Amino acid sequence: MQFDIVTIFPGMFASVLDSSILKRAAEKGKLLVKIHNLRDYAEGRHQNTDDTPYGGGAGMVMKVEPIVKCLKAVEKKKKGFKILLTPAGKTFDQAMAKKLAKKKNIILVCGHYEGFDRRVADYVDEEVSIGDYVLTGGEIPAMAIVDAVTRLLPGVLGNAESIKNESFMENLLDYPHYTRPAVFKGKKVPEVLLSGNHALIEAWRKEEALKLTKKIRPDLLKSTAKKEVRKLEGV
Ligand code: 9D3
Repeated sequence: MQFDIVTIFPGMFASVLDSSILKRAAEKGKLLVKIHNLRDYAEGRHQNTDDTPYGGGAGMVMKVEPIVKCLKAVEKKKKGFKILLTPAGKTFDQAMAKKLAKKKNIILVCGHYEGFDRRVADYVDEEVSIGDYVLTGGEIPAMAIVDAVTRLLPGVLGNAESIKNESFMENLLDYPHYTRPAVFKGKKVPEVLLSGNHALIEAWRKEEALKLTKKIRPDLLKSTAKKEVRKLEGV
């Protein structure tokens, strides 16, 4: 899979791409990330990529021409599914990660300031946010998407990492995990995990996952229920 990333901060990506699983994915030839400096496509003495907003108000707006020029140059080499990172986009989730993992080429456009000139939207396939909080730009969201999608590519995770969740766990929080020591400052590992009874352990994990989900993320239970209804109704 190839990602092309358009950004005014090309230096932000190196350490993330040079670490652990992403680095290994690149070494195995499963991942190629190309960083494009948007400033290289901007005109004028200062090569500005932003300008003041029509209609007034605070903050700056990302200009349309440099982005369109850069996308044209990138797609001259390789066409891709173009994603604009913006707080006003559709929320990225695991379902979207799975869809994106089926694509061969993805182009991520990162913004800054108060947002993009609205006309940029006409040159991309999707507008995506990573959640309802305000960041300073689209670079960290772009890295989150590269990370979440890359680990789904066949052959990227090793056996130890890719242990498949049981189907019942798909839309639940993870069950609680323990490792040595069996007692830490008086806190014991649940007896059942030391029992060697795998059916009992599985039942316990399922129950604990449900309890945790109900307590911390009841919204997940609701969406799982909705999914079940959709399945029953065949839509
Ligand atoms: C009050 C208007 N602000 C929107 C909430 C303007 C604004 C703030 C911060 C516009 C852009 C940004 C920078 N953020 C992103 O570019 C961004 C982002 C985010 O802030 N949160 C979650 N996902 C994303 S994707 C890109």
